[in-house]
Amino acid sequence: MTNSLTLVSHALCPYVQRIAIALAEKQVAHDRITVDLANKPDWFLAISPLGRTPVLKVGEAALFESGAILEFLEDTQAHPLHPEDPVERARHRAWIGFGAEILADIAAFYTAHGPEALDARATVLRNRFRRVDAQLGEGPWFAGKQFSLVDAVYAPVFRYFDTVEQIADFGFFAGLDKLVAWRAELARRPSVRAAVGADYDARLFDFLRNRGTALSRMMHADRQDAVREARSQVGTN
Ligand SMILES: N[C@@H](CCC(=O)N[C@@H](CS)C(=O)NCC(=O)O)C(=O)O
Repeated sequence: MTNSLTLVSHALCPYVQRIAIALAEKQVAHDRITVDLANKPDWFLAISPLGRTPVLKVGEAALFESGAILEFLEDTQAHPLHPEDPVERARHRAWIGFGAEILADIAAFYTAHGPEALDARATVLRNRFRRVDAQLGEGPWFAGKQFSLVDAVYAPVFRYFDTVEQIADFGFFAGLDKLVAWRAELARRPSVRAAVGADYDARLFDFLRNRGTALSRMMHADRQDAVREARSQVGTN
């Protein structure tokens, strides 16, 4: 395949990350352009029918929807990330679908307006992760020794919690030893690490803090506590 590939990205988009991870795992040369989704440029709106990232430009064509883009890369690039066996492949696709549901649940969690809604959303997420944990074997990856698209899809899911855990311990992964080990392996994988910019954590932190949600209020309260603590220490010195 000779067409040049360009991944049109947004700095925080988890759907972009899964494509970036797949491209890296397949060792596919490509360019990357980042857009501001709060201020979408005309050229982006012209190629993205739903106005969303990711878009993969393939020569003159523009592909959208991360699931379709992942399948396109499987169809056209070396180093398969789907299992060969059709039954296993169908199972992987199903868990990829569940990964998209979890991303929607994460958004529902960080956009919850009151503490009760936040609690309810955290419970939904804990239940989701219990179901995923029950699918895991000896690791290190979802399907054992072979890194797959399921890994590419869940790495950006877990990355959210590196930031969320700085706010509070919601116990999302309590008792889920296999899932915790999988998450740690994913965080170390070079393709996963390279899928976001160096400022990802700081950007996500700001994004979550400035939404006016229950989680944002916890973050502001934390900061006020820190300021109070600093002041009281100054007072006692
Ligand atoms: N189902 C889509 C979801 C993509 C998506 O929601 N992208 C978000 C950023 S992570 C977006 O572009 N939002 C802007 C908008 O919807 O206006 C996919 O898998 O590609």
